[in-house]
Amino acid sequence: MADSGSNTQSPHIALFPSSGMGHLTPFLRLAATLSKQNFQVTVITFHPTVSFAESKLLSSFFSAFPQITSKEFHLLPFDPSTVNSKDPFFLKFEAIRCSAPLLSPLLTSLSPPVSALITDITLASSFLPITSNLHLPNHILFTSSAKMLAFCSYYPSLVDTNTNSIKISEQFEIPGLSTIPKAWIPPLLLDLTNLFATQFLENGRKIIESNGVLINTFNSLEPESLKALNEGKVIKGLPPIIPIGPLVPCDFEKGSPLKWLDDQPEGSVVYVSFGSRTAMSRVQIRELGVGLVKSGCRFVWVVKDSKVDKEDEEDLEVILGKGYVEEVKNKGLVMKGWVDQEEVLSHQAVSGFVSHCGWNSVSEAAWHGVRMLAWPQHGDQMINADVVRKSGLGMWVESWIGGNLVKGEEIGEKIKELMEDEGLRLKTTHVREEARKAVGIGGSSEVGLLKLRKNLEPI
Ligand code: UDP
Ligand code: G50
Repeated sequence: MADSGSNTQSPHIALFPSSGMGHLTPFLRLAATLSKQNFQVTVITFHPTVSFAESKLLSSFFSAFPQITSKEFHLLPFDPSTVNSKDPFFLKFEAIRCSAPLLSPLLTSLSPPVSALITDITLASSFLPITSNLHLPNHILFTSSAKMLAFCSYYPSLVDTNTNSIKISEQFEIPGLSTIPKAWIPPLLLDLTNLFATQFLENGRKIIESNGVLINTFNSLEPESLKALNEGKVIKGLPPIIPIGPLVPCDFEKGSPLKWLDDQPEGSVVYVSFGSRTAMSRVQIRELGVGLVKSGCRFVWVVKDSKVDKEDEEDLEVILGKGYVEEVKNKGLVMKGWVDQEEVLSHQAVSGFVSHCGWNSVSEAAWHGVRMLAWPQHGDQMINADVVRKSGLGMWVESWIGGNLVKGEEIGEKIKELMEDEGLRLKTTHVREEARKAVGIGGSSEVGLLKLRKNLEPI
Protein backbone atom coordinates (compact mmCIF):
# COMPACT_ATOMS: atom_id res chain seq x y z
CA MET A 1 0.00 0.00 0.00
CA ALA A 2 1.27 3.49 -0.78
CA ASP A 3 2.08 6.15 1.77
CA SER A 4 -0.88 8.40 2.62
CA GLY A 5 0.83 11.15 0.65
CA SER A 6 0.20 13.90 3.19
CA ASN A 7 2.98 15.99 4.70
CA THR A 8 1.93 15.29 8.25
CA GLN A 9 4.09 12.91 10.24
CA SER A 10 2.91 9.32 9.93
CA PRO A 11 1.11 7.91 12.94
CA HIS A 12 3.10 6.24 15.70
CA ILE A 13 1.59 2.89 16.61
CA ALA A 14 2.53 0.79 19.62
CA LEU A 15 1.97 -2.98 19.53
CA PHE A 16 1.74 -5.12 22.66
CA PRO A 17 2.10 -8.85 21.94
CA SER A 18 1.44 -11.50 24.55
CA SER A 19 3.26 -14.64 25.55
CA GLY A 20 3.84 -17.62 23.22
CA MET A 21 4.93 -17.94 19.59
CA GLY A 22 1.33 -18.15 18.42
CA HIS A 23 0.83 -14.60 19.72
CA LEU A 24 4.26 -13.10 19.07
CA THR A 25 4.57 -14.22 15.44
CA PRO A 26 1.45 -12.52 14.04
CA PHE A 27 2.27 -9.36 16.01
CA LEU A 28 5.76 -9.13 14.55
CA ARG A 29 4.46 -9.78 11.04
CA LEU A 30 1.92 -6.99 11.51
CA ALA A 31 4.59 -4.67 12.95
CA ALA A 32 6.76 -5.36 9.88
CA THR A 33 3.82 -4.65 7.56
CA LEU A 34 2.97 -1.37 9.29
CA SER A 35 6.59 -0.26 9.29
CA LYS A 36 6.87 -0.95 5.56
CA GLN A 37 3.79 1.25 5.12
CA ASN A 38 5.61 4.12 6.83
CA PHE A 39 3.95 3.97 10.20
CA GLN A 40 6.29 4.65 13.10
CA VAL A 41 6.22 1.47 15.11
CA THR A 42 7.07 0.58 18.70
CA VAL A 43 6.89 -3.03 19.87
CA ILE A 44 6.48 -3.42 23.62
CA THR A 45 8.19 -6.48 25.10
CA PHE A 46 8.59 -8.09 28.52
CA HIS A 47 11.29 -10.28 30.00
CA PRO A 48 11.87 -13.08 30.51
CA THR A 49 9.86 -14.75 27.75
CA VAL A 50 8.44 -18.20 28.50
CA SER A 51 10.27 -19.93 25.64
CA PHE A 52 13.69 -19.60 23.97
CA ALA A 53 11.88 -19.43 20.64
CA GLU A 54 10.26 -16.12 21.61
CA SER A 55 13.48 -14.42 22.72
CA LYS A 56 15.29 -15.63 19.57
CA LEU A 57 12.52 -14.33 17.34
CA LEU A 58 12.49 -10.95 19.07
CA SER A 59 16.21 -10.47 18.65
CA SER A 60 16.20 -11.33 14.94
CA PHE A 61 13.17 -9.09 14.46
CA PHE A 62 14.81 -6.03 16.02
CA SER A 63 18.04 -6.67 14.07
CA ALA A 64 16.06 -6.81 10.84
CA PHE A 65 14.06 -3.65 11.65
CA PRO A 66 16.34 -1.06 13.29
CA GLN A 67 13.72 1.59 12.51
CA ILE A 68 11.25 -0.16 14.86
CA THR A 69 11.60 0.84 18.50
CA SER A 70 11.75 -1.79 21.22
CA LYS A 71 10.33 -0.75 24.56
CA GLU A 72 10.48 -2.93 27.64
CA PHE A 73 7.44 -3.31 29.88
CA HIS A 74 8.50 -4.12 33.43
CA LEU A 75 6.36 -6.68 35.20
CA LEU A 76 5.16 -6.25 38.76
CA PRO A 77 5.91 -9.15 41.14
CA PHE A 78 3.35 -11.90 40.64
CA ASP A 79 2.67 -14.92 42.82
CA PRO A 80 1.47 -17.87 40.68
CA SER A 81 0.22 -19.75 43.73
CA THR A 82 -2.66 -17.23 44.00
CA VAL A 83 -4.27 -18.39 40.74
CA ASN A 84 -5.78 -21.62 39.45
CA SER A 85 -3.44 -22.62 36.62
CA LYS A 86 -0.02 -24.15 36.14
CA ASP A 87 0.32 -23.33 32.45
CA PRO A 88 3.42 -21.10 32.09
CA PHE A 89 1.88 -19.18 29.17
CA PHE A 90 -1.38 -18.45 30.99
CA LEU A 91 0.59 -17.43 34.10
CA LYS A 92 2.57 -15.00 31.97
CA PHE A 93 -0.67 -13.56 30.52
CA GLU A 94 -1.76 -12.97 34.11
CA ALA A 95 1.53 -11.41 35.19
CA ILE A 96 1.26 -8.93 32.29
CA ARG A 97 -2.44 -8.27 32.98
CA CYS A 98 -1.70 -7.56 36.66
CA SER A 99 1.01 -5.09 35.63
CA ALA A 100 -1.50 -2.97 33.69
CA PRO A 101 -1.04 0.03 36.06
CA LEU A 102 2.43 0.43 34.52
CA LEU A 103 1.00 0.75 31.00
CA SER A 104 -0.10 4.35 31.30
CA PRO A 105 3.33 5.77 32.24
CA LEU A 106 4.96 3.66 29.54
CA LEU A 107 2.60 4.83 26.79
CA THR A 108 2.84 8.50 27.79
CA SER A 109 6.64 8.31 27.80
CA LEU A 110 6.83 7.31 24.13
CA SER A 111 8.10 9.91 21.71
CA PRO A 112 6.71 11.08 19.38
CA PRO A 113 3.37 10.56 21.17
CA VAL A 114 1.62 7.35 20.18
CA SER A 115 -1.64 7.66 18.31
CA ALA A 116 -2.88 4.12 18.93
CA LEU A 117 -2.20 0.81 20.61
CA ILE A 118 -2.70 -2.67 19.18
CA THR A 119 -3.25 -5.12 22.04
CA ASP A 120 -3.20 -8.90 22.09
CA ILE A 121 -6.62 -10.43 22.90
CA THR A 122 -5.26 -12.12 26.03
CA LEU A 123 -4.48 -8.71 27.57
CA ALA A 124 -7.49 -6.80 26.24
CA SER A 125 -9.70 -6.48 29.32
CA SER A 126 -6.90 -5.21 31.54
CA PHE A 127 -5.49 -2.75 28.98
CA LEU A 128 -8.70 -1.27 27.51
CA PRO A 129 -9.62 0.75 30.64
CA ILE A 130 -6.11 2.24 30.63
CA THR A 131 -6.16 3.34 27.00
CA SER A 132 -9.70 4.60 27.44
CA ASN A 133 -8.51 6.89 30.28
CA LEU A 134 -5.77 8.16 28.00
CA HIS A 135 -8.29 8.65 25.14
CA LEU A 136 -5.99 6.46 23.07
CA PRO A 137 -7.56 4.29 20.33
CA ASN A 138 -7.00 0.61 21.07
CA HIS A 139 -7.42 -2.15 18.50
CA ILE A 140 -7.28 -5.80 19.50
CA LEU A 141 -5.28 -8.29 17.44
CA PHE A 142 -7.16 -11.58 17.74
CA THR A 143 -4.65 -14.36 17.18
CA SER A 144 -7.04 -17.22 16.40
CA SER A 145 -9.80 -17.84 13.83
CA ALA A 146 -12.84 -15.64 13.23
CA LYS A 147 -14.94 -18.60 14.36
CA MET A 148 -13.05 -18.56 17.65
CA LEU A 149 -13.59 -14.78 17.87
CA ALA A 150 -17.32 -15.39 17.46
CA PHE A 151 -17.14 -17.88 20.31
CA CYS A 152 -15.08 -15.53 22.48
CA SER A 153 -17.55 -12.65 22.00
CA TYR A 154 -20.53 -14.94 22.64
CA TYR A 155 -19.05 -16.80 25.63
CA PRO A 156 -20.22 -14.23 28.24
CA SER A 157 -23.83 -15.01 27.16
CA LEU A 158 -23.26 -18.63 28.22
CA VAL A 159 -22.59 -17.73 31.85
CA ASP A 160 -25.32 -18.61 34.33
CA THR A 161 -24.98 -15.64 36.67
CA ASN A 162 -26.82 -17.41 39.53
CA THR A 163 -24.31 -20.21 39.77
CA ASN A 164 -21.39 -18.47 38.05
CA SER A 165 -20.95 -21.48 35.80
CA ILE A 166 -21.02 -22.10 32.06
CA LYS A 167 -24.23 -23.53 30.60
CA ILE A 168 -23.69 -25.37 27.34
CA SER A 169 -25.84 -28.14 25.97
CA GLU A 170 -24.37 -30.96 23.89
CA GLN A 171 -24.87 -28.81 20.78
CA PHE A 172 -25.37 -25.09 20.77
CA GLU A 173 -25.80 -22.19 18.38
CA ILE A 174 -23.94 -18.95 18.09
CA PRO A 175 -26.33 -16.63 16.21
CA GLY A 176 -25.35 -16.49 12.53
CA LEU A 177 -23.10 -19.56 12.71
CA SER A 178 -23.69 -23.26 12.17
CA THR A 179 -24.17 -25.53 15.20
CA ILE A 180 -21.19 -26.17 17.46
CA PRO A 181 -20.89 -29.40 19.49
CA LYS A 182 -19.77 -29.02 23.10
CA ALA A 183 -16.81 -31.32 22.37
CA TRP A 184 -15.20 -28.56 20.29
CA ILE A 185 -15.13 -26.07 23.16
CA PRO A 186 -11.71 -25.58 24.73
CA PRO A 187 -12.04 -27.88 27.77
CA LEU A 188 -10.68 -25.25 30.15
CA LEU A 189 -13.55 -22.95 29.23
CA LEU A 190 -16.11 -25.32 30.73
CA ASP A 191 -14.84 -24.54 34.23
CA LEU A 192 -15.05 -20.93 35.32
CA THR A 193 -12.80 -21.48 38.31
CA ASN A 194 -9.88 -21.89 35.93
CA LEU A 195 -7.63 -18.86 35.39
CA PHE A 196 -7.77 -19.15 31.60
CA ALA A 197 -11.59 -19.20 31.66
CA THR A 198 -11.78 -16.07 33.81
CA GLN A 199 -9.38 -14.24 31.49
CA PHE A 200 -11.29 -15.44 28.43
CA LEU A 201 -14.58 -14.29 29.93
CA GLU A 202 -13.27 -10.83 30.84
CA ASN A 203 -11.63 -10.40 27.44
CA GLY A 204 -14.82 -11.53 25.69
CA ARG A 205 -16.86 -8.96 27.64
CA LYS A 206 -14.53 -6.09 26.79
CA ILE A 207 -14.15 -6.65 23.05
CA ILE A 208 -17.00 -4.22 22.41
CA GLU A 209 -15.01 -1.44 24.07
CA SER A 210 -12.16 -1.67 21.54
CA ASN A 211 -11.96 0.43 18.39
CA GLY A 212 -11.71 -2.62 16.16
CA VAL A 213 -10.55 -6.21 16.06
CA LEU A 214 -7.82 -7.19 13.62
CA ILE A 215 -7.79 -10.82 12.70
CA ASN A 216 -5.40 -13.02 10.76
CA THR A 217 -7.96 -14.48 8.40
CA PHE A 218 -9.46 -13.67 5.01
CA ASN A 219 -12.96 -13.51 3.60
CA SER A 220 -13.01 -16.66 1.54
CA LEU A 221 -11.47 -18.76 4.34
CA GLU A 222 -14.14 -17.80 6.89
CA PRO A 223 -17.03 -16.11 5.10
CA GLU A 224 -19.73 -17.29 7.51
CA SER A 225 -18.05 -16.12 10.72
CA LEU A 226 -16.85 -12.78 9.34
CA LYS A 227 -20.31 -12.02 8.01
CA ALA A 228 -22.06 -12.98 11.25
CA LEU A 229 -19.62 -10.92 13.32
CA ASN A 230 -19.77 -7.81 11.13
CA GLU A 231 -23.55 -7.92 10.67
CA GLY A 232 -24.06 -7.79 14.44
CA LYS A 233 -25.57 -11.27 14.55
CA VAL A 234 -23.16 -12.80 17.09
CA ILE A 235 -23.56 -9.99 19.59
CA LYS A 236 -24.69 -6.40 19.16
CA GLY A 237 -22.26 -3.52 19.44
CA LEU A 238 -19.09 -5.17 18.22
CA PRO A 239 -16.57 -2.78 16.67
CA PRO A 240 -15.44 -3.47 13.08
CA ILE A 241 -13.91 -6.93 12.71
CA ILE A 242 -11.10 -6.37 10.25
CA PRO A 243 -9.56 -9.33 8.38
CA ILE A 244 -5.89 -8.61 7.62
CA GLY A 245 -4.72 -12.12 6.82
CA PRO A 246 -3.00 -14.14 5.82
CA LEU A 247 -0.12 -12.42 7.64
CA VAL A 248 2.73 -13.65 5.49
CA PRO A 249 5.94 -15.09 7.00
CA CYS A 250 8.89 -12.69 6.82
CA ASP A 251 12.65 -13.01 6.35
CA PHE A 252 13.44 -12.33 10.01
CA GLU A 253 11.78 -15.67 10.85
CA LYS A 254 14.20 -17.64 8.64
CA GLY A 255 16.10 -20.57 10.15
CA SER A 256 18.54 -23.03 8.63
CA PRO A 257 17.25 -24.88 5.56
CA LEU A 258 16.50 -28.61 5.61
CA LYS A 259 18.73 -29.89 2.82
CA TRP A 260 17.09 -33.32 3.07
CA LEU A 261 13.95 -31.91 1.44
CA ASP A 262 15.84 -30.93 -1.72
CA ASP A 263 16.41 -34.61 -2.55
CA GLN A 264 12.75 -35.63 -2.29
CA PRO A 265 10.34 -35.84 -5.25
CA GLU A 266 7.85 -33.04 -5.74
CA GLY A 267 4.78 -33.26 -3.51
CA SER A 268 5.91 -36.51 -1.87
CA VAL A 269 6.49 -35.36 1.72
CA VAL A 270 4.07 -34.98 4.61
CA TYR A 271 5.13 -32.55 7.34
CA VAL A 272 4.11 -33.42 10.91
CA SER A 273 4.19 -30.77 13.61
CA PHE A 274 2.07 -29.82 16.60
CA GLY A 275 3.31 -26.26 16.96
CA SER A 276 5.32 -24.63 19.67
CA ARG A 277 3.48 -25.65 22.83
CA THR A 278 1.48 -28.84 22.30
CA ALA A 279 3.04 -32.10 23.47
CA MET A 280 1.37 -35.48 23.02
CA SER A 281 1.69 -38.39 25.41
CA ARG A 282 4.67 -40.70 24.85
CA VAL A 283 2.42 -43.61 23.82
CA GLN A 284 0.60 -41.44 21.30
CA ILE A 285 3.90 -40.18 19.90
CA ARG A 286 5.03 -43.77 19.34
CA GLU A 287 1.73 -44.69 17.63
CA LEU A 288 2.23 -41.69 15.35
CA GLY A 289 5.69 -43.03 14.57
CA VAL A 290 4.14 -46.37 13.60
CA GLY A 291 1.49 -44.58 11.55
CA LEU A 292 4.03 -42.63 9.56
CA VAL A 293 5.84 -45.81 8.59
CA LYS A 294 2.55 -47.56 7.71
CA SER A 295 1.46 -44.64 5.52
CA GLY A 296 4.31 -45.45 3.15
CA CYS A 297 4.84 -41.70 2.65
CA ARG A 298 7.99 -39.68 3.04
CA PHE A 299 7.87 -37.40 6.06
CA VAL A 300 9.45 -34.65 8.12
CA TRP A 301 8.38 -35.06 11.73
CA VAL A 302 9.08 -32.57 14.49
CA VAL A 303 8.67 -34.49 17.71
CA LYS A 304 7.44 -32.38 20.62
CA ASP A 305 7.75 -33.93 24.04
CA SER A 306 7.23 -30.97 26.40
CA LYS A 307 5.14 -27.82 26.45
CA VAL A 308 8.04 -25.38 26.84
CA ASP A 309 11.23 -25.66 24.77
CA LYS A 310 13.34 -24.80 27.84
CA GLU A 311 12.33 -28.17 29.31
CA ASP A 312 12.80 -30.17 26.13
CA GLU A 313 15.70 -32.35 27.20
CA GLU A 314 14.84 -35.92 26.34
CA ASP A 315 16.64 -37.67 23.47
CA LEU A 316 14.70 -38.90 20.45
CA GLU A 317 16.01 -42.41 21.21
CA VAL A 318 14.23 -42.35 24.57
CA ILE A 319 11.01 -40.84 23.22
CA LEU A 320 10.68 -43.02 20.12
CA GLY A 321 12.48 -46.15 21.18
CA LYS A 322 15.96 -47.25 20.20
CA GLY A 323 16.57 -47.56 16.49
CA TYR A 324 13.46 -45.77 15.14
CA VAL A 325 15.26 -42.76 13.66
CA GLU A 326 17.82 -44.99 11.95
CA GLU A 327 15.20 -47.44 10.66
CA VAL A 328 13.13 -44.76 8.93
CA LYS A 329 15.98 -42.65 7.62
CA ASN A 330 15.43 -43.50 3.94
CA LYS A 331 11.85 -42.28 4.12
CA GLY A 332 11.68 -39.83 6.98
CA LEU A 333 13.50 -37.07 8.75
CA VAL A 334 12.77 -37.03 12.47
CA MET A 335 13.71 -33.91 14.41
CA LYS A 336 13.37 -32.21 17.74
CA GLY A 337 13.36 -28.52 18.57
CA TRP A 338 12.61 -25.73 16.15
CA VAL A 339 12.31 -26.02 12.37
CA ASP A 340 11.68 -23.20 9.96
CA GLN A 341 8.05 -24.08 9.16
CA GLU A 342 7.90 -21.52 6.39
CA GLU A 343 10.80 -23.22 4.66
CA VAL A 344 9.10 -26.60 4.97
CA LEU A 345 5.63 -25.51 3.84
CA SER A 346 6.99 -23.53 0.90
CA HIS A 347 9.18 -26.41 -0.30
CA GLN A 348 8.09 -28.10 -3.55
CA ALA A 349 8.60 -31.55 -1.97
CA VAL A 350 5.94 -30.92 0.70
CA SER A 351 2.23 -31.33 -0.02
CA GLY A 352 0.66 -32.51 3.25
CA PHE A 353 0.64 -31.28 6.84
CA VAL A 354 -0.47 -33.24 9.91
CA SER A 355 -1.18 -30.38 12.29
CA HIS A 356 -2.65 -29.52 15.67
CA CYS A 357 -4.37 -26.56 13.97
CA GLY A 358 -2.79 -23.71 15.85
CA TRP A 359 -4.19 -20.76 13.94
CA ASN A 360 -0.83 -19.59 12.54
CA SER A 361 -0.18 -23.05 11.15
CA VAL A 362 -3.60 -23.06 9.46
CA SER A 363 -2.93 -19.64 7.97
CA GLU A 364 0.54 -20.69 6.72
CA ALA A 365 -0.85 -23.90 5.18
CA ALA A 366 -3.52 -21.84 3.40
CA TRP A 367 -0.85 -19.45 2.10
CA HIS A 368 1.10 -22.32 0.54
CA GLY A 369 -1.86 -24.50 -0.41
CA VAL A 370 -0.57 -27.44 1.64
CA ARG A 371 -3.43 -29.81 2.48
CA MET A 372 -3.94 -30.57 6.15
CA LEU A 373 -4.83 -33.57 8.23
CA ALA A 374 -6.24 -31.73 11.24
CA TRP A 375 -5.43 -33.39 14.53
CA PRO A 376 -6.50 -30.85 17.15
CA GLN A 377 -5.47 -31.63 20.73
CA HIS A 378 -7.04 -28.95 22.94
CA GLY A 379 -7.81 -25.24 23.26
CA ASP A 380 -9.03 -23.42 20.16
CA GLN A 381 -7.70 -26.19 17.91
CA MET A 382 -11.01 -28.08 17.44
CA ILE A 383 -12.84 -24.96 16.27
CA ASN A 384 -9.92 -24.16 13.96
CA ALA A 385 -10.04 -27.74 12.62
CA ASP A 386 -13.66 -27.16 11.67
CA VAL A 387 -12.54 -24.12 9.64
CA VAL A 388 -9.90 -26.30 7.93
CA ARG A 389 -12.53 -28.86 6.96
CA LYS A 390 -15.21 -26.39 5.85
CA SER A 391 -12.84 -24.25 3.79
CA GLY A 392 -11.51 -27.20 1.80
CA LEU A 393 -8.02 -26.86 3.24
CA GLY A 394 -8.03 -30.32 4.72
CA MET A 395 -9.66 -33.25 6.43
CA TRP A 396 -10.44 -33.87 10.08
CA VAL A 397 -11.07 -37.22 11.73
CA GLU A 398 -13.32 -35.86 14.44
CA SER A 399 -13.36 -39.11 16.40
CA TRP A 400 -9.69 -38.57 17.26
CA ILE A 401 -10.55 -35.83 19.77
CA GLY A 402 -11.06 -36.61 23.43
CA GLY A 403 -7.71 -38.09 24.37
CA ASN A 404 -8.27 -41.77 23.51
CA LEU A 405 -5.22 -43.43 22.01
CA VAL A 406 -5.31 -43.37 18.20
CA LYS A 407 -3.59 -46.44 16.83
CA GLY A 408 -0.80 -46.31 14.26
CA GLU A 409 -2.76 -48.37 11.75
CA GLU A 410 -5.53 -45.77 11.54
CA ILE A 411 -3.11 -42.85 11.50
CA GLY A 412 -1.22 -44.47 8.62
CA GLU A 413 -4.44 -44.94 6.60
CA LYS A 414 -5.50 -41.34 7.05
CA ILE A 415 -2.10 -39.94 6.11
CA LYS A 416 -2.12 -42.09 2.97
CA GLU A 417 -5.61 -40.82 2.16
CA LEU A 418 -4.50 -37.22 2.71
CA MET A 419 -1.56 -37.58 0.37
CA GLU A 420 -3.54 -39.37 -2.36
CA ASP A 421 -6.73 -37.31 -2.34
CA GLU A 422 -6.84 -35.53 -5.69
CA GLY A 423 -10.06 -33.67 -4.84
CA LEU A 424 -8.46 -32.22 -1.75
CA ARG A 425 -5.37 -31.23 -3.74
CA LEU A 426 -7.54 -29.17 -6.07
CA LYS A 427 -9.43 -27.56 -3.20
CA THR A 428 -6.25 -26.53 -1.39
CA THR A 429 -4.85 -25.08 -4.59
CA HIS A 430 -7.98 -22.96 -4.71
CA VAL A 431 -7.53 -21.87 -1.06
CA ARG A 432 -3.96 -20.84 -1.94
CA GLU A 433 -5.19 -18.74 -4.85
CA GLU A 434 -7.78 -17.10 -2.60
CA ALA A 435 -5.12 -16.38 0.03
CA ARG A 436 -2.98 -14.67 -2.62
CA LYS A 437 -5.99 -12.65 -3.80
CA ALA A 438 -6.67 -11.55 -0.22
CA VAL A 439 -3.30 -9.79 0.03
CA GLY A 440 -3.49 -8.43 -3.55
CA ILE A 441 -4.99 -5.13 -4.69
CA GLY A 442 -8.60 -4.93 -3.50
CA GLY A 443 -8.29 -8.15 -1.49
CA SER A 444 -9.74 -8.45 2.02
CA SER A 445 -6.37 -7.95 3.69
CA GLU A 446 -5.50 -4.87 1.69
CA VAL A 447 -8.94 -3.41 2.35
CA GLY A 448 -8.56 -4.29 6.06
CA LEU A 449 -5.17 -2.59 6.35
CA LEU A 450 -6.54 0.51 4.61
CA LYS A 451 -9.39 0.58 7.08
CA LEU A 452 -6.93 0.30 9.96
CA ARG A 453 -4.86 3.17 8.56
CA LYS A 454 -8.01 5.27 8.27
CA ASN A 455 -8.95 4.47 11.87
CA LEU A 456 -5.48 5.43 13.07
CA GLU A 457 -4.76 8.59 11.15
CA PRO A 458 -5.52 11.80 13.04
CA ILE A 459 -8.74 13.38 11.77
N1 UDP B 1 6.72 -22.86 14.23
C1 UDP B 1 7.90 -23.04 13.53
N2 UDP B 1 8.66 -24.12 13.82
C2 UDP B 1 8.32 -25.05 14.74
C3 UDP B 1 7.09 -24.88 15.44
C4 UDP B 1 6.31 -23.78 15.15
O1 UDP B 1 8.27 -22.22 12.69
O2 UDP B 1 9.08 -26.01 14.93
C5 UDP B 1 5.92 -21.64 13.98
C6 UDP B 1 4.74 -21.86 13.06
O3 UDP B 1 5.13 -21.65 11.73
C7 UDP B 1 3.75 -20.82 13.57
C8 UDP B 1 4.04 -20.71 15.06
O4 UDP B 1 5.38 -21.18 15.21
O5 UDP B 1 3.97 -19.57 12.96
C9 UDP B 1 3.13 -21.56 15.93
O6 UDP B 1 1.88 -21.00 16.00
P1 UDP B 1 0.54 -21.84 15.90
O7 UDP B 1 -0.56 -20.87 16.05
O8 UDP B 1 0.53 -22.67 14.67
O9 UDP B 1 0.61 -22.85 17.10
P2 UDP B 1 1.00 -22.72 18.66
O10 UDP B 1 2.46 -22.99 18.72
O11 UDP B 1 0.63 -21.36 19.14
O12 UDP B 1 0.19 -23.81 19.28
C1 G50 C 1 -5.42 -21.57 23.85
C2 G50 C 1 -6.29 -22.29 24.63
C3 G50 C 1 -7.66 -22.01 24.56
C4 G50 C 1 -8.16 -21.01 23.72
C5 G50 C 1 -7.24 -20.25 22.94
C6 G50 C 1 -5.88 -20.55 23.02
C7 G50 C 1 -7.81 -19.15 22.09
C8 G50 C 1 -6.96 -18.11 21.46
C9 G50 C 1 -7.62 -16.75 21.58
O1 G50 C 1 -5.00 -19.88 22.28
O2 G50 C 1 -8.98 -19.08 21.97
C10 G50 C 1 -7.81 -16.28 22.99
C11 G50 C 1 -6.91 -16.59 24.00
C12 G50 C 1 -7.11 -16.08 25.28
C13 G50 C 1 -8.20 -15.24 25.56
C14 G50 C 1 -9.08 -14.94 24.55
C15 G50 C 1 -8.88 -15.47 23.27
O3 G50 C 1 -8.38 -14.74 26.80
O4 G50 C 1 -5.84 -23.26 25.44
O5 G50 C 1 -9.46 -20.75 23.66
